[in-house]
Amino acid sequence: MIETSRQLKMSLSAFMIAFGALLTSGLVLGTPHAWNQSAQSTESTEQAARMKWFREAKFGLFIHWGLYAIPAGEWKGQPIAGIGEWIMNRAKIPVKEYEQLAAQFNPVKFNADEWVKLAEDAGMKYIVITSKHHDGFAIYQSRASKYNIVDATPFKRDPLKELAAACAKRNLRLGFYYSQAQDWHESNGAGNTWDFGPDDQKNFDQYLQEKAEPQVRELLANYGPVCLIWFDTPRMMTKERSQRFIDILRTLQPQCLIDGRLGASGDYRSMGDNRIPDTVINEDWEVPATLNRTWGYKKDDNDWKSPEDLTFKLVDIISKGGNYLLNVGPTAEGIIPQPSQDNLRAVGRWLKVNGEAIYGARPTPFGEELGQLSTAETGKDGKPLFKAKMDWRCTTRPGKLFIHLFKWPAAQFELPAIKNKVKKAYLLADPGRKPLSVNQTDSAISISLPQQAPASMPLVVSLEIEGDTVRR
Ligand code: FHN
Repeated sequence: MIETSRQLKMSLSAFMIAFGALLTSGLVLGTPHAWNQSAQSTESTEQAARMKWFREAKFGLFIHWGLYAIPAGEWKGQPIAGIGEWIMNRAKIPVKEYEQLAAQFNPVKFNADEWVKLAEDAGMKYIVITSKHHDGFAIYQSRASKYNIVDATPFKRDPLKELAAACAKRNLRLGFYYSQAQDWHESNGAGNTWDFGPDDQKNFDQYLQEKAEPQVRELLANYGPVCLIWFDTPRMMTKERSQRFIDILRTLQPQCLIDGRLGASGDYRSMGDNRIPDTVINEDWEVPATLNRTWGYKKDDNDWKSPEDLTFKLVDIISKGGNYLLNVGPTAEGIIPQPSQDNLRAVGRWLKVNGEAIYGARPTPFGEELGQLSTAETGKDGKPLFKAKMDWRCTTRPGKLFIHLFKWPAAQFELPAIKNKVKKAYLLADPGRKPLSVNQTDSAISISLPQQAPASMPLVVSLEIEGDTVRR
């Protein structure tokens, strides 16, 4: 991938604008490993091997599931504002009351194979599920804490075991979200100030050593190959504390990736929730995102993103070099809400036809189609606003360019010039791969398209070019 210094400046400035707020709020995004050509030489072969599947997979399913699915956004008859899995914190529910939910947790409709099949139908290649969220409840059998689904609920089954088996059967990778710092159930965990007082007066290392570290060891020892551990909200996570987790991972499963929210260097950068950067970022990164507004199930949240919006976001992210980790929040019975299923399957149908332009694809060599910094308008921080364009996006593979058209250009599409000769162009949706007529000059590439917009968008034009790398 060739990047001009102007593009690089745009990328950097847009990145700083988009993520400055998160950085100042203390959210550690991890130190990423760059995979672009200039940085490839500095990447160890060990790191490249570890990252290989992640760079290929591109699209994953996030699952937030725990006791919070029972109140589903309502406590004692009152709706509680905010994301569903934060209800214990938002309503300041005492541990003694909240933990009684465990006796009611009996998700008899949970079917691991159906969940994994949904991910497969959606075209997703990996699954990341909350093994323990901030409420401290483990949805797997843990010897380190009795506050877990097998020991504390009538359900008694271990969903992670069942998911690991279903993933192995369907050839998807499985990773675990683990809230390493916040644990509102524990007197020494971070976050529960309503029961246990201020965090700075807690014996945080005792909590880490007695619960979080042993539980991460269990996750790595008992469920087969774990593709990644997704740490989150690294409050009080010093370098030394983070290093203890890195050592556990590198000892027990050296191939397992560490996300960007541990508190020290991870294997890739985690962007803010639902935050898609404005421009290309030449590193490994991932955007965790919601299908509605919440992560954990909330019965009143029906603000579903449309399949068209989700497809645009998927393409947008891949064209900027990232991975998309898209969340579902199953109910307390173990059902993934129907609109989530429908919308994900719609994306999957598009991917069945156009997957070649997504899996393992590299970012755009252009950049001008993404938008530009405004010369007139500034954001709240006083910095220039990024004005996004949404007509088309580009992804690449060696010897190929894929143009994703979100706005039908009617008859003719103009692509900025490249030096490589275009050998052939066709629509990925055309099984016959009938060649489209192309006129390539020094200043542009013009591709002839049907007058009529197709019924389903985006349509992807595949261009076969001479040479593996796009030269501009
Ligand atoms: O506090 C969590 C939140 O509940 C959710 O798990 C998200 C997912 O990225 N992470 C934290 C907020 O960024």
